[in-house]
Amino acid sequence: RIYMDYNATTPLEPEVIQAVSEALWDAWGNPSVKAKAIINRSRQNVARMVGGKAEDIVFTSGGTEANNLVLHTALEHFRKNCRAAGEGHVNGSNDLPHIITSNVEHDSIKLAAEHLQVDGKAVTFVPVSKVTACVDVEDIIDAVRPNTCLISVMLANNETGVPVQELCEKVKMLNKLQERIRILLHSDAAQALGKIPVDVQELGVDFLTIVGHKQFYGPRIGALYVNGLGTGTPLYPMLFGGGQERNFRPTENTPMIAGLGKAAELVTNNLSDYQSHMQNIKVYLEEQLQDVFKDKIHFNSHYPSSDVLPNTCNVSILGPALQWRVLSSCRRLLASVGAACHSASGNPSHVLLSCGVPSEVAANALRLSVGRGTTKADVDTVVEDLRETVQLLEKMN
Ligand SMILES: Cc1ncc(COP(=O)(O)O)c(C=O)c1O
Ligand SMILES: *[C@@H]1O[C@H](CO)[C@@H](O)[C@H](O)[C@H]1NC(C)=O
Ligand SMILES: *[C@@H]1O[C@H](CO)[C@@H](O)[C@H](O)[C@H]1NC(C)=O
Ligand SMILES: *[C@@H]1O[C@H](CO)[C@@H](O)[C@H](O)[C@H]1NC(C)=O
Ligand SMILES: *[C@@H]1O[C@H](CO)[C@@H](O)[C@H](O)[C@H]1NC(C)=O
Ligand SMILES: CC(=O)N[C@H]1CO[C@H](CO)[C@@H](O)[C@@H]1O
Repeated sequence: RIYMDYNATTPLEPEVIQAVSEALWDAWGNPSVKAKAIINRSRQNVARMVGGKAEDIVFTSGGTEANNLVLHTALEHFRKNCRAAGEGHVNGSNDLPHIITSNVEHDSIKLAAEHLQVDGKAVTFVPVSKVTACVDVEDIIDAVRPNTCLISVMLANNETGVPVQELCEKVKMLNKLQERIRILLHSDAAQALGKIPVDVQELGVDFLTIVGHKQFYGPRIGALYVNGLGTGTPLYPMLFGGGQERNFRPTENTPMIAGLGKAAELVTNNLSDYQSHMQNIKVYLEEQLQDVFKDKIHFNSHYPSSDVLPNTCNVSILGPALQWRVLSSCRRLLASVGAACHSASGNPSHVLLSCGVPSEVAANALRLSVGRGTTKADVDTVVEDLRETVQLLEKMN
């Protein structure tokens, strides 16, 4: 079978497996010198990948934890500063923190934010623009209130990208100009790292979520970048009692950290090769699909500014008989329907719908994401598989 769902998860590079297993053999001792050296090196490698400082990286169990840590920190930040500010917050609505995010975030932001709403806190989910398929920076700025303490938008998801840099510049102006609680800036880079260059200095974020298994052929852990950890930007722990990761987190998962560091090193050294390979394969895939399906194919989110991810092709083969049946009927292709993990339900992707893709088109959406190792021969096989499958489904109808 041919895997084309590299946005969901990636395999580990052999060098990463080697780093993990060496650490398992050699660095099992808890406070061992070896373990410390491995963690130190990984921290430097992960930092270099995103253009940050080693001391600003905190290793986490994954992206979900990193994202929750950011939301948790924003609430603590608000609580501490509002107490200090006193009369700046005169009426009820201003006593509660306000958070801004988009309507296309991963569940680890979306559901965590919805949970805050249940708790009475204010959250604004800014919708993506139907014209650009991006969240509009102006829409986010318009949503800012006196009690806004966090803006969290992902750098790129499977279907859209967000101009985070421009957003950060504007928010920093607000932070400077007004007597107000500082708005913290977070971006979840899980879908961007390993595919496009990511530089925290250029972006100007306070927090950046890093996920090992999503994009850069690393292990299933993650990290959080915090700009000036503990000095420039606050971070408040969720777990108490384990002081290992500089009091922010308990016992480190040394082998997985070793793997994450190795995967980051590969990205730092080879990103432009990975990027151009994936881009070429994706273009070839789109050409072949167009050739075979002609006017029965619709490329979703071909928006002028949405060409962010070099490896992702979201496409609908049109016809009432098809919908989600295509993928489950394919013999060779392994891929994913719709945006998030709701594949089996057959519900059209809410991301595509909110980008203005008609629902009968969105209902047929397939997302094919290629990887570092995908070949043109793989593409030929997949396109042929899709052709046969579609023919069969139409006949059955
Ligand atoms: C954009 C994004 N953020 C966060 C996560 C969560 O990461 P993890 O699975 O490591 O908790 C994922 C993937 O599941 C993701 O795609
Ligand atoms: C991207 O797609 C993969 C499946 O292909 C899914 O697991 C992941 O959650 C998606 N991310 C977003 C932000 O939609
Ligand atoms: C990590 O290693 C570098 C040099 O390799 C050293 O300067 C630094 O002090 C080390 N950091 C820690 C926390 O051990
Ligand atoms: C209370 O807060 C709301 C929202 O910020 C504001 O519109 C309103 O004017 C405030 N009322 C007072 C009495 O300050
Ligand atoms: C990428 O860089 C590493 C060194 O960091 C090297 O070992 C590897 O072979 C390079 N090439 C590819 C295609 O990964
Ligand atoms: C073929 C296609 O429409 N691909 C788009 C899918 O979504 C990504 C991410 O936004 C776009 O970059 C692609 O152009």
